[in-house]
Amino acid sequence: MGNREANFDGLVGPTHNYAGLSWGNVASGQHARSTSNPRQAALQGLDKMKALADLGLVQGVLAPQERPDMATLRRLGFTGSDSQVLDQAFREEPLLLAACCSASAMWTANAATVSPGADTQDGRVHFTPANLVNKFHRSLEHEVTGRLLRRVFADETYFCHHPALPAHEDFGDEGAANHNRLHDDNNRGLELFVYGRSAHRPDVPAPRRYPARQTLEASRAVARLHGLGEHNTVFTQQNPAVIDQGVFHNDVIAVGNGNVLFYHQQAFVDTPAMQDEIRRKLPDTEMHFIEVRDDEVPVADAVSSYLFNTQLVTLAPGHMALIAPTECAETPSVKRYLERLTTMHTPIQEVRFMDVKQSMQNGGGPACLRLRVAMSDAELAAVNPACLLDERLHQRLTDWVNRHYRDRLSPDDLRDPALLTESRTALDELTQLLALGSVYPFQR
Ligand code: SUG
Repeated sequence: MGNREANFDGLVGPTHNYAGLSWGNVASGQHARSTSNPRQAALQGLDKMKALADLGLVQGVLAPQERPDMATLRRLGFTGSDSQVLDQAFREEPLLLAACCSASAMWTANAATVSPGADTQDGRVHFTPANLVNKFHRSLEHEVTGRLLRRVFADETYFCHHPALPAHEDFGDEGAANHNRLHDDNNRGLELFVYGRSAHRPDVPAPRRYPARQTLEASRAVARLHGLGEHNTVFTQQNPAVIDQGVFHNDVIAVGNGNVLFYHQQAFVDTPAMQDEIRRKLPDTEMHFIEVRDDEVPVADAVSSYLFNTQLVTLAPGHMALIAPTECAETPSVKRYLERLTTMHTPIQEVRFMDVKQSMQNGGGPACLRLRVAMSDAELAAVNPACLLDERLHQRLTDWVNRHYRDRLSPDDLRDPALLTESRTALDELTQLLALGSVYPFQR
């Protein structure tokens, strides 16, 4: 049974903007209220998808969400016609308007946690959309995310969908951004859950400045839902000191693939214990733990360059490539490190740089933009084929973006009722391109 990892990237939505909504995410704070370019953002994302497809990898597309989220604005008490709702929200609560306009669903590493059929008790691929409760604008995503995932992975013979965890801080769940899957050559897998704090265990240290978004209790609940067991899971804590330096998700400080875990020296609370447990639970492979030391790349450089928010992809047996943002080539310590990395006799043998600056300025690198779904050939054959990227779909989506997206958007533009109409028109057409049916509230 073949096994292939597909990357499902979030298509950047027409309202991509910089609102500074994510406390603890340094880039989001730094670019708050600057003018964005939604068209360029979407095209950069599409070009990354195309580059990965051209490498022979399976590349999928996940549609953006309906924004502005008019239903939520109305739930919050804004009334009248759509234009009146937008106008009142803009005048009285501009941050709420911005939250309801965020295109943040583009970062599909936070869409869900996915466990491949090879790991789960019933042999199906399991999906749990992340509740993202730590940030209001992101907590609005999970319902439509779940609906979209069901349209892409519809066949219940192969795919099992759970609702998001209860919407409470005790179960703060950020999806695949705090989850990694390692495996041996026979695709025996191990799922590594990385939490930032515990709701119930007072002995677990928490960060002081910035929030830890993922809880141990959430990670454990997802593992239970997915039918994973003690033998194929490891739960480890992210170092609270790096969360306080802007590492708001584990995927800002570590990335794993196959038998490789690439991470910063300061990433975890207890690295040796984690390594032992991984080796013990994956006995039939030689694990490569590639640890980047502080004196090679300080945490601040890792955060600003997104060295670890890279995609580690397998191009051939024993041959992996690191897909890195161009910021890595522009950061001297990281550039030096990456030049050395490919000579270190590990499976990482090449580095490719991608320009995703529009997303980076909101704290989303190449790895944030994709949800990994490892599948057997039969499972892959059951995926909605209209959502798999080939040359033709790339061309059609590029054309769609060029026709519908603006090339500048300032926070003040979010009140513009024309933006709502443009977004709905664009999304309506997109649901046909991706054969999704009616998924958005405005279509129902
Ligand atoms: O949740 N930024 C996102 C970035 C998510 C990155 N994802 C991963 N690391 N997997 C977040 O903080 C900023 C939106 C704004 O400020 O306008 C934002 O939501």
